[in-house]
Amino acid sequence: MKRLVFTLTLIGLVWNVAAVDPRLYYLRPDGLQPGTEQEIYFRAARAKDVEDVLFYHPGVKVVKINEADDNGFKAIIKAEADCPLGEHKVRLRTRGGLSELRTFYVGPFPTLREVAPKEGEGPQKVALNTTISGAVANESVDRFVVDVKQGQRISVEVECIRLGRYFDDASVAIKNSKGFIVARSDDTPLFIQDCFATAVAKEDDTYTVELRESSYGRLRAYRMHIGTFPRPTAVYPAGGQEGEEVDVKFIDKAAGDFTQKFKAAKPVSFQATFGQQSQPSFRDIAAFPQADGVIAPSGNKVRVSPFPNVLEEEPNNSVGEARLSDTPLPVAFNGIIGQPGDQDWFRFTAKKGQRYDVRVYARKLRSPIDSVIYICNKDGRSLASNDDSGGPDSYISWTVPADGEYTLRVRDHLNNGGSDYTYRVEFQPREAKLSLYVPDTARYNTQTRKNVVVARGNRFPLILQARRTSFGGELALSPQDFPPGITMHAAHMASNKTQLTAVFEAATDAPIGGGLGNITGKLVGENAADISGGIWQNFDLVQNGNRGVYYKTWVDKIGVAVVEELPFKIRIEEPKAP
Ligand SMILES: [Ca+2]
Ligand SMILES: [Ca+2]
Ligand SMILES: [Ca+2]
Ligand SMILES: [Ca+2]
Repeated sequence: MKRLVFTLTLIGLVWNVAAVDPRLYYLRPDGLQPGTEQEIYFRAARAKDVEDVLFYHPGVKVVKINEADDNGFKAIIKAEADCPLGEHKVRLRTRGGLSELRTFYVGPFPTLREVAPKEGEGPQKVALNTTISGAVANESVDRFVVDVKQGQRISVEVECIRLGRYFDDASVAIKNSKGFIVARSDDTPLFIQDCFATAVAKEDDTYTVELRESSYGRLRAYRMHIGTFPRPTAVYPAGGQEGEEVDVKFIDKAAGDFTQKFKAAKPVSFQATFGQQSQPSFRDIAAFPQADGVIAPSGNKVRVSPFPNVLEEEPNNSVGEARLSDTPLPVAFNGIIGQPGDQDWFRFTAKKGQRYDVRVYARKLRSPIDSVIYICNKDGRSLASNDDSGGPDSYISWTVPADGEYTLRVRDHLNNGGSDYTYRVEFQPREAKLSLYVPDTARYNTQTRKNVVVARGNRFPLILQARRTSFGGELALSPQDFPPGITMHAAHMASNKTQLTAVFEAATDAPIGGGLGNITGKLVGENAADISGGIWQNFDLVQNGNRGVYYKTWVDKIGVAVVEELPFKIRIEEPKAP
């Protein structure tokens, strides 16, 4: 195999390569509404020569970049009317490089800046269905008042840790005019450290929403939605088959369950969706609940897969009560551990030698259940069981021992249960999967050197790592949607290797430019199966040292840019074989 060695030839001063990339600290406001244009301030450094704002998802675009100074710039950003709600990702491109990735939200309501009340003034009054963008000072509480009619819904939802910037822990309460707490929450299975509170108003009243840090510290940035939107804690079934329209039931403890249609569109990055607990089970797929024409700011996460749904039929609390599914494997079994002590049994047939990844999607979808599953013979004797191999979610790699009937048993680890303890167990045929990523260059640093940034007439090396599942063999890597003037040099990744360094070269006359591209890997060799995959990159946005990653996001593209000439050159040497 060809081995490449890189040499850095410095001309003149020692130059810090990273120094030319711009920095992006935050967006203010850090969200906008579909069908609107908004002036957004990008707090940034080394971005005076900003040329482009790169969005990872469709539906958002730059209309105009206004004048920049040393601290950042303003730009008019437009979200199309059909722009997906939820988290979006962004980077800056300057003539010198690419910034880190930051996130912002597209939400259903107009955004209002928090106004601190003056001495002697009451709290800021807001209209229902408003998003407030603000921050809470140390030992302080942010208060807002809102008029609500009897029988009307009042819901509050907070994006704080989900803004992907700080390890800040929000806590929220709704009080009536007599000071009684109507609803409150701190952490929720649905939103991790973020919270929501929701109730149906018992009387016409002016309600106060109080937001603070959980232990009276500060919240450095938040988005808080106050409105009449529904806030179910779960959706059932929590997924559907690609392309199908599914009738789903939202489990809404405050105002009663309701059903809605959910169209299970095929995920764009499908092969990455099998993931581990730490990965999302889909790419931004959620069913957004809606009531009386008002949509909730956050969806309930769902899983879209190639398998048909099988729904539990209670009573199914023992092997004898397990009903035989007439849908052959592979399927997705769906149920709810409806009350403490509930367990659910499913019966199915399988063929000798079939190999399945039996994977639970529950906590991954923000269900409170801590699943335990058992694959049993037709009489209920356990053949395999698992509690936590996929995080709190269970996972079993199972090879069917003989043709015949089998049963699946699902329960909660502590025998807890409730109306929103939804789960989904997929029998996924074992198949080859491939994705690529750029490994972290340092501990607790998820952003540095994750892009391809090549100076004109120069070269840029980047380490690429492959995740292979259930196959071996040599991989050929190739660039996709790269800007003109960049060439990629990479040997094949040998079957016994998971990493290689690719070198990117920009022509001396390559236009300064860039965007979001991809790098794909493909299995090569005689009679090679058709296995390929592209970039699937995590960004660990909120981490707390060695205590772990609290909020991360994933993208399926890589930033690529041709930048201005550098005062040094990277030379590639091919060592002669001894
Ligand atoms: Ca909290
Ligand atoms: Ca059940
Ligand atoms: Ca049951
Ligand atoms: Ca478990």
